[in-house]
Amino acid sequence: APDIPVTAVKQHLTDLQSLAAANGGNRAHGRAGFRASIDFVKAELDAAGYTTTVQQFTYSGTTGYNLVADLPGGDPDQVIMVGSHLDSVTSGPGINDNGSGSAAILETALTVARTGHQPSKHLRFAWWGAEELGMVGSRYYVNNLPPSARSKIKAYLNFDMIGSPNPGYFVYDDDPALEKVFKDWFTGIGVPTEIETEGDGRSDHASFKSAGIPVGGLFTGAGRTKTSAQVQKWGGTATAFDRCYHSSCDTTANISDTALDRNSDAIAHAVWTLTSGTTTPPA
Ligand code: DTR
Ligand code: CA
Ligand code: ZN
Ligand code: ZN
Ligand code: ZN
Repeated sequence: APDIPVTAVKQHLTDLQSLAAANGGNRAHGRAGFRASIDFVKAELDAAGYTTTVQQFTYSGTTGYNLVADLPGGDPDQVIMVGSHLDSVTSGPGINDNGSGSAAILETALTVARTGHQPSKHLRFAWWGAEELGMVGSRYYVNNLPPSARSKIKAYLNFDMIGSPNPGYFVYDDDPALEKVFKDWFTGIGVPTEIETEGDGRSDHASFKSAGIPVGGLFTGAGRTKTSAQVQKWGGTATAFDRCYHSSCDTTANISDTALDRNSDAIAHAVWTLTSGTTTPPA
């Protein structure tokens, strides 16, 4: 897989922060900043040749949106999905939570198109609405998938908080094969990982998992404190992985470039690996 330049990912974070600043200071469900974020990501993907769909839903009396982007081509009976929630909490711009995941998968999608990569499986990306209210957008998407379409999704990869300023390197432990794709990549760059246990049921992979779809993903930590053993392993400080979790200080300054870069490259590796060949994951 090509290297994802962290500078390109950070540019998307700057753009998202500008959108929040221009729309009341956040990108929350039902607010102008969220709709502006959807429009921004959609425009980039349309320009890159993706087939985009904005799926509308209502929650607590306000309209929400999911953005789904399909790369034309690939085996329609074998869909690999990659997703991140694009909404923030109301307290701030939500740059690590979850601009980081949204920007990383956006740059991965743009890199696929830019390099003319033609994966053998069908590749679909999604930016979810209303995750902060309880994974509302992703649940709406899964619940409205016809069963025939649901069985074609061979894997769903979730990226929610992958640039925490005091990062840990956590790999979802839900599907062993998908977990191995990520663990092997991190081993290859000499970075130890731990299994992600904090988040079962706490992000957008939950609905896919409950529908029987294999899920995987990466996480760099939220409000919990990094232990001294983890400091030994990863560096940083024995404080919160993200001290600005759900706070107004979750800005572009609240990002570890190293973590964002490593995770962006891990995402690209997983996308290239899982969409190649004829079986998932490749035998
Ligand atoms: N609920 C997510 C943050 C979160 C907390 N634990 C995990 C584990 C895996 C992914 C995400 C999370 C949010 O605030 O968006
Ligand atoms: Ca990189
Ligand atoms: Zn959150
Ligand atoms: Zn999140
Ligand atoms: Zn898990």
